Parts: sequence; C-alpha cells; structure tokens
Amino acid sequence: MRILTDEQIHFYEQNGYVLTSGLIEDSVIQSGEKAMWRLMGADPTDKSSWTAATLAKGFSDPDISACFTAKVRAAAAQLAQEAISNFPQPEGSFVINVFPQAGEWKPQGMHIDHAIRSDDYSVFPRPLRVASITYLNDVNIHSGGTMVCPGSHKKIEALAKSDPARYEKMWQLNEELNSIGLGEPLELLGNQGDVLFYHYLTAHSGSMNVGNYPRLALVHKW
Ligand SMILES: O=C(O)CCC(=O)C(=O)O
Repeated sequence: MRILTDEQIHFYEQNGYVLTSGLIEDSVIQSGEKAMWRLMGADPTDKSSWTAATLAKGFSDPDISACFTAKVRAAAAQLAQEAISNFPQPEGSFVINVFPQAGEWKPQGMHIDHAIRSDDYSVFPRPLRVASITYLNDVNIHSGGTMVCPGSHKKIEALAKSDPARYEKMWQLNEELNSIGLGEPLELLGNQGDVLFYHYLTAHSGSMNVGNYPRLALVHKW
C-alpha cells in the first residue's frame, strides 16, 4: 500500500522528516485523545487536574493502539523501505504530554534518538527504522511543538562516516552534535491527527509549552 506521495518521500529524504495529515480518521484520533485524558486521570476542562510540565510514560490501551492505523503503519513502512508486515499495530505507546508552564518559551536540547550511553546502540545498521510522533490534539505556536533541524540527518550521517571508530555508537555521535552546524531548528505546528515521521539521525527536540492547553502526543519509534 503506497500512502505517501513521491513528493512526501522526496521531502523526507531531503529534510529528514515529513509531517503528514489524513492517516487517522477523526473519530479514531478523538477517541485516542479522550483515552489519554482518562489514562492520565485528568480532566481537559479542569486545570487543577493537570500534571507537572511534562508527562513522559508508556500506556497500553485499545483506543491508543487504534491510532496506529493501517495507513500510519504503511507510511512508516514506505519511509523505512520495508514491508508493512514488519510494522504491526503496537498495543499502546510511549507518550510525551507537555503541559503549560510559566516562563519564556524555549526549545529543549537538540538530540538524536537511541543515544543513552548505557543503551549502547550502534549507529550502523540503523537501530530504529523511523520515528513517529502522533499528535492527539492541535499543536499551536509555542505550545510544546516538536523542533527539527531540516537536513541534519545528512550532516550527522556524514559525521558518523568521517570516523567510524570514533562515532561507532549513537551516544558518541550525539555528544558531537554541537560541533557541526545543524542549521536553524524549525518549530512544527500541526493539527489533531497529524503524524510526524523523522529519520533516526535527524536532530530534534521538544519545546516548552507556554500556551494554555496541553500538547498530547504518542511517540513511537519503529
Ligand atoms: O515531544 C516531542 O515533541 C519531541 C520528542 C523527542 O524529542 C523524542 O522523542 O526524542
């Protein structure tokens, strides 16, 4: 099943990410958002029930699982250049929910995934095929949006290949990110049900939410 257009695939290859719409039916993503509030034991209309700045945690739930539709998995498979049968529907997801916070908006630290030193992931072959972030609600300006450095995957791959012994591990590469010009980070805004896919070597980060509503998202690394 070809879900993404040639233009979207080309954009991903050039920029290291692609933000997609229309892969999840409205009713499915709305049920996903509702389930998230239920799982958090919080009420969208009652701020006193909201949690600290960020909630990062795994949840297993059928309404969360349902957000990983056949179209989402087909898009992931297309970007990873693998068969869709290698992308089964997960039973749940890790979530990163960014709640409103006082202060001046700023991005969090730019990084690549799978770079925790004790995990010891190698750079090659790729330790993950493609990363995805599914937005359970709209992402407005300075309200916890994902930041990406367009094209950084190419620069980071070139760095890794420049000295394979020095940059054998993801954590070694991650420590050197600031030594190369990653380019200006871009704050991605979007709508409920949009799915961001990014390459495993794309530099990215979360950002503070200084808006008035939480940013709720499923963060799944395939
Ligand atoms: O929460 C986000 O938007 C970014 C998540 C992130 O940086 C990560 O999963 O590594």
